[in-house]
Amino acid sequence: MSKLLVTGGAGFIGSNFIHYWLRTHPGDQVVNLDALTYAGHLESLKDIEGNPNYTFIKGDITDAADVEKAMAGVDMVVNFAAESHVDRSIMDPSPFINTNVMGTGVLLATALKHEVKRFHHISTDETYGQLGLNDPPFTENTPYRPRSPYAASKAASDLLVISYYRTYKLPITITNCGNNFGPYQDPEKLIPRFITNLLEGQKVPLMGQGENIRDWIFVLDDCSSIETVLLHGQVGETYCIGGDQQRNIEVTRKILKALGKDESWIERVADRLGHDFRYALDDTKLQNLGWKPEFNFDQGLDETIKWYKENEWWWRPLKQGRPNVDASAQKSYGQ
Ligand code: NAD
Ligand code: TDX
Repeated sequence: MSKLLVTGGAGFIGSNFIHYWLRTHPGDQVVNLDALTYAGHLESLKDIEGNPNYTFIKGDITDAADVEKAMAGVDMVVNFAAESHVDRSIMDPSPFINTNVMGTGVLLATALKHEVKRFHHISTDETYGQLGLNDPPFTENTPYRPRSPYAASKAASDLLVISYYRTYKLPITITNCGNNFGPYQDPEKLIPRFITNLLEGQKVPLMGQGENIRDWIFVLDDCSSIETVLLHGQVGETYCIGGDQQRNIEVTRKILKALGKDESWIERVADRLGHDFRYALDDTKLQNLGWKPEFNFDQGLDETIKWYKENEWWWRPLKQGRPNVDASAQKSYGQ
């Protein structure tokens, strides 16, 4: 029996992970430390509120006292807490530097003091930069070349995590994952934004030419890959988690088709500043630990569309009164 501290557990991947872990490890205890920013939704955890093995603590990972309280008796830390939306980082990088870098620093110092058995840090493919159409996928050995403030803040946090292993021997692992999608994803991100816009009778804002490529993974497959690394990963190592590559225009067409809409529902909007062209990940190292994804992109998309159709109670309040993040309004140097 283990006690896990999950940070950012009221967010998209964190809430899916808590559900997943309590289902697959029913004897374990899970503590969820989350500041409940605009991206934290306790509604995502409504069904487990009464579970005696689950505790929620409202607190900030940049606050040493909050983290100290949450870390008591913890065996493993899984750090999901972050500012996660690239467009918001283009509008204002400061919360990204604060939470992603400073917050990870506080977690690491506290984890070392408490001598936790594992500190697992959730990272992203965006730390590696962007790929051209014919470049080979990123591997764990690809140098970090982050381009957005979000990606740079994640890269900085990863380097801090690695430094705690090299300097203090804190038993860390890291996963660098592609674009997750599935239930409980905030409607600011591409797939849930497009599904919910169409369900509300609004057009879908496709940036630029729609030619950008992302490496998509259904969130439950990400959860099982994190579990694999927690149970079988080697301390001090990074693992890339790959999925299915799709162009944004292809993703858009699949969503339109599934919801019975034609391409007149696409609204072409200005491109994201510094928009990364393509991400792709080689996950051979992870597959060598025995992990395999269960969902391909189309299966995951069917599940996701079904979930958003059936769970309007969850996403409708999130869209009401919230201004769209329009990073295209942000000017670049000299403009
Ligand atoms: P999310 O934005 O949905 O959730 C983030 C959660 O962290 C929210 O519940 C928020 O309230 C909480 N949080 C933010 N600042 C905090 C702070 N200072 N203290 C405590 N809690 C705080 O994010 P997500 O999409 O679930 O991503 C989770 C992690 O996975 C992030 O580290 C992100 O960088 C990484 N990641 C995400 C994806 C993806 O496609 N979503 C892909 C690769 C990696
Ligand atoms: O309205 C939109 N229109 C659009 O064309 C949105 C929200 C996005 N896009 C494009 C931009 C990207 O090419 O779709 C692609 C996906 O965009 P996002 O959903 O914002 O994700 P991305 O920027 O790729 O980053 C995601 O994956 C990696 C997560 O938000 C990060 O947290 C993760 O690290």
